[in-house]
Amino acid sequence: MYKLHCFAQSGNSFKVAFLLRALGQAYEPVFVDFMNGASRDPAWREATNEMGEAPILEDGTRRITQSGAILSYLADKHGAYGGTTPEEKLEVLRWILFDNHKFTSYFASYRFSKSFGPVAPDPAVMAWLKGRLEVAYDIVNKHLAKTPFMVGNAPTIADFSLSGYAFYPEEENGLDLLNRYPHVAAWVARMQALPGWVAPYDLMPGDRILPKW
Ligand SMILES: N[C@@H](CCC(=O)N[C@@H](CS)C(=O)NCC(=O)O)C(=O)O
Repeated sequence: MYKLHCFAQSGNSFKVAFLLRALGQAYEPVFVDFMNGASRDPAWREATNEMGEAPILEDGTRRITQSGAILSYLADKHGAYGGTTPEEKLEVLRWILFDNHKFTSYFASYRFSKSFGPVAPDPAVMAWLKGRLEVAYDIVNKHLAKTPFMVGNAPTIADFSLSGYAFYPEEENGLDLLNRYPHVAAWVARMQALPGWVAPYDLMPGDRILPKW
């Protein structure tokens, strides 16, 4: 059985947990005590992930990190959600790279600083992150005005990647994004209707933390 190292607040882990469920694949969650510094421990990095990040997927003796690589591995292995033609597969890769660099990255940094950071967020940093994430949301919103899913007419791992953080409570970011980006909101609802979807805080281990700042 797969093992997924993850924690409740981790949208990057949710991308993989949701895909495993959509594929009907059982897995054992392994709690990463991220909020108490587990992934900064040199011993954890040595044994689990030199990059110091969740998620990590274990498939027997194989260990894979980076949600995009894990999604791609699972789509190939189970023959689903990977795109159906070489052109689609390339588009899937293109959007996963955009997600990792911009869409998830700026949003996750903003949300973490606003809700879970150890110190009050710096307003100048938050304003910069907000500007960057809004540009990324605008790009995805425009794209989704033309297509029901990111690549073609059916969900792919690009959708699992980009939507990973969209199912967390709005109060954790306070940006009212789903009202401001209606095509993103409609797509999030389509993803939520897929088999296996469960809210992140009901799916992954670790206590829920109310927004701090
Ligand atoms: N690109 C990576 C990002 C993973 C990532 O940033 N994970 C967070 C938790 S959601 C983390 O472990 N961050 C640790 C850090 O940035 O130091 C992926 O998609 O797996």
